[in-house]
Amino acid sequence: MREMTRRQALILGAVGAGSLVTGAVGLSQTGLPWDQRSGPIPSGGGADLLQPNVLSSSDGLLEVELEMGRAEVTLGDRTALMLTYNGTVPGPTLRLRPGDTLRVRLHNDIDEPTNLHVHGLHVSPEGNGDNPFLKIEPGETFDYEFTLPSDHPTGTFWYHPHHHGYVADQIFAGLYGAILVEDGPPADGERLLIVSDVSLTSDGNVRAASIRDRMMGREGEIVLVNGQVQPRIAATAGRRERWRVVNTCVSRHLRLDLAGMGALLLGVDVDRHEPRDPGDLILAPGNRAELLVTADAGTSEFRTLGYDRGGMGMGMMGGGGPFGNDGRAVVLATVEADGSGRTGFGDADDGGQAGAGDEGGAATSTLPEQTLLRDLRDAEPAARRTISFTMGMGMGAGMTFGFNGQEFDADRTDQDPAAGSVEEWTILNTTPMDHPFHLHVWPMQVVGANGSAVSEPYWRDVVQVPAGESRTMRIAFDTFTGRTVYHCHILDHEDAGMMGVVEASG
Ligand SMILES: [Cu+2]
Repeated sequence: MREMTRRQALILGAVGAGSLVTGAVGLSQTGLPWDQRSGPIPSGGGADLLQPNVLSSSDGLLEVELEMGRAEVTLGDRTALMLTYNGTVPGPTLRLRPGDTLRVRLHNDIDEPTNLHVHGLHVSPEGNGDNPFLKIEPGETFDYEFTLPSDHPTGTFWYHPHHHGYVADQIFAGLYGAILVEDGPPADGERLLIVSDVSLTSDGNVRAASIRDRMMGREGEIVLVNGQVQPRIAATAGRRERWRVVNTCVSRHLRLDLAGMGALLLGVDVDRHEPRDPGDLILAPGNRAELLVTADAGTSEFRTLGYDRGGMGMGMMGGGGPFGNDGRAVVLATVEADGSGRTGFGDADDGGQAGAGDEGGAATSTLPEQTLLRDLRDAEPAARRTISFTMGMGMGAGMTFGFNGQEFDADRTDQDPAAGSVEEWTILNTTPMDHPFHLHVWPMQVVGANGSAVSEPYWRDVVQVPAGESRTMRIAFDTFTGRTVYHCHILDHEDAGMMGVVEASG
């Protein structure tokens, strides 16, 4: 105990001095700039919300090239040098149907290793599939192929780099894009809102993370929607829209303030239910929400409210203040709704197709009937496992992050379910911070919280586990065999070792 106190004091001293410290959570090993000083926050919001370029499959196939490289992008009244797919932040939206094959030729033109993860897709983790162990070196090109089962859940997913040690830096710098899986063409009045955050130096580079950022999980000073600073959403009062909100932030939790927007929640991640009051809607990093929104006439702010995701339990490192997890409210966009017939979608003729009185529509037609998402509560689990988020003091002045006291080791298999079996995993968080738990490939049905059954189970691929709590999930290891990972979706924690390996075999 005395030893830990001394190490804690070392960390706090080092953070306070801003000096270089080696340890379990070291400084950037990437080619990104080392400057940790912030430049001015861009202003100049209010431009109309843009939609990323959409690339759609046809005849069961989507072939795309993703060129990763540095590019200048405009953020409000500032120019930033960010990392991009095909020159834009976010990258293009990939639109697929269940059963489709997605081929991605990935060119790595950044100066550090990378790879590609298709977050939430139920696809093979092996070979050139959704394989987090691949390493695409600078200058290399790699051909990915992902084949979706014919009963793949519909909904909103996303892609981003997943090379251990570089994930947070690369996403923070701009590498993310959406994947939509739908049975048909885009619905009228559909909007994608990709929320991200970034910090810039005075010369427009992405600000490097501090040690404190890496321990707390960095939160960018600039919050973007589709790469824009506080854009304007031009809507028609009383006209229903369908919003897909994606939280691609490295650590920031979104607590969506939907007042004045007549919002109904269709579901989070692959979960779907009858449209309902969204209540206190918190999206952890990686989560997506689909909403029906019917704005009132006038101008309203679409905000994220403050959210305290805990601290290090060490006094000055806790909660709010200058330590990154500021939990402040942020205006994401302004919604301007009028009754003049303008739709905001460039076609005034479609204004009457989804009026306020249309209670059915998109909501009921998207309720899925996938065997993958069957109720698993009746299954007899082949195994019950307990997996704990752990944070400790490292050998140097850094902290260690892991599960069950072990840091990530790509060569070690931590969980070994039999392919086709159903397992029950209880995820324990005895740390003083919230950690969102993400499992690749297989969706999780949350059936319990803090030792009690939940009244209504729900599906997630990222499950928020608040400090001091537990969540119990049922997982059907269906369809695929192979090795993949589970990890904390505060991506600074993942890069620091809060990740484990699961291999489904047999
Ligand atoms: Cu974490």
